[in-house]
Amino acid sequence: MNRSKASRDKKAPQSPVTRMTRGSSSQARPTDPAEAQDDGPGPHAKQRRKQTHSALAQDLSQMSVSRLDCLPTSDGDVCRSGGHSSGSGSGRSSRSAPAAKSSSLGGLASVARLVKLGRCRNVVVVAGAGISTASGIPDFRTPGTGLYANLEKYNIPYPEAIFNIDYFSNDPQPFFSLAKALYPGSHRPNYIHYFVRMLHNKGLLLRMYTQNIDGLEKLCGLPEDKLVEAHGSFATAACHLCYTAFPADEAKRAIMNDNVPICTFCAATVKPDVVFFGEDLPQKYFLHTKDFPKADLLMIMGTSLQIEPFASLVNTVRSTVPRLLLNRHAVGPFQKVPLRRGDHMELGDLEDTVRRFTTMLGWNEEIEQLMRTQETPIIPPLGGSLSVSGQTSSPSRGAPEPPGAMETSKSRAGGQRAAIINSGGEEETDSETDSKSSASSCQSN
Ligand code: CNA
Repeated sequence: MNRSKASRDKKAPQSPVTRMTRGSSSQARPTDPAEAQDDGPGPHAKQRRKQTHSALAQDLSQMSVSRLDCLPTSDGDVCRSGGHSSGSGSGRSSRSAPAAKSSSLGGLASVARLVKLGRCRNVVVVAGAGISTASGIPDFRTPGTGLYANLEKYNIPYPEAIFNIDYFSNDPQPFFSLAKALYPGSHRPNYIHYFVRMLHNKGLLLRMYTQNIDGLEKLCGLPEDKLVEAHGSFATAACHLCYTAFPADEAKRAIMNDNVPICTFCAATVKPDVVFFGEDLPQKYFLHTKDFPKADLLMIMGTSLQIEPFASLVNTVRSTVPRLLLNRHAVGPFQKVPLRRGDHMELGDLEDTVRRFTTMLGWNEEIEQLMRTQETPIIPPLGGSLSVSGQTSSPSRGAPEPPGAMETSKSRAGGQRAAIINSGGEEETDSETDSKSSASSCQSN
């Protein structure tokens, strides 16, 4: 993939969207188009909508509603009935609350019922780091275990600095140190990834939008065209300054050996194509403009919905479309009480929840079988070693690398040859990149 900004801009049908934290991003947040998009796109929309609306209305009316005044949020705080956000002092009194829909009392079952009835054939999945914690990869924000709680060793002024492009530009070492731990290769997809794969196998997945950079979605066999890695991946690399492509395997080798990969074209630091705060999201991200209005079920899993513009995607499905949040905490629009009609959440451990969901759907055996199949030994390339799934540092629940998911990183056409300098000797300035990926890389050197 050509990383030059010029070529990216030329192709871009929309203005580039930059990744930012929610706190700094109000201008990047799309207004909630849910209502506006109610009419749906395309000439068949009206007819389809009529059918779907009446059917959904019937099903939604049967969905259970429970009373919850306080919902846990990602801050460990609560949000209040009446829509006060956490921390708003005056809203904390206990009002006799409007009903809030709870997850555990039927939401999951209701959505499972819709799926079983064939009402959800264009499922969009929105995911974050929480889907990979069962594979042994820490998320960002979970207190205690999240990466942000464990960054002392990187000597950075504030947690987000590690993914800040300007900070990287001046000092890439903190990110490279973290990258060594995050590089794909030592973790396996878990049951949650295979659940999404099963959605695809059943022909129900319109697209998965992931913020994750671990490549586990592809490792479980989700086809490239079903996946949008909105925050990029390690599968490709480029100069952060001039965007000249750089062989991903050479970048990985350098970083793993505490060296700095250097662009031979401009001598700036090369960076894996993970999207940093302040960088544009990949072109593929713009598929959302077509996908979300088409969705008939939105599943949001394992994300704090703190990073824009990604977080606001969840507001771009039609207002009648059921949204199911599976997470430890209420996040984003699910912090407001009462929830939007058709919104459901199931709070708790994600893998447990997904297992309950698939049991309701009658898919559990099939998923287990799929995971077992993926444990088939991989025939290695000439000179390679036999790789058997499951043999990694990931927790027992992780599944192994599927056949065909082996490292495919190759030098891209037009890419510069690697120039690697010892980290002790060099300081580089500037950075940037974009994202995308091919196969997840696991090849170590
Ligand atoms: P986050 O802000 O750390 O939020 C994760 C969410 O998942 C939180 O709300 C957690 O409560 C929840 N969660 C974590 N584990 C579980 C579990 N077992 N069961 C239920 N819920 C759970 O991470 P986001 O994804 O929202 O933030 C986006 C960032 C994180 C992206 O830019 C990623 O690049 C970045 N990230 C990715 C990875 C990865 O690729 N695996 C790891 C760490 C960070």
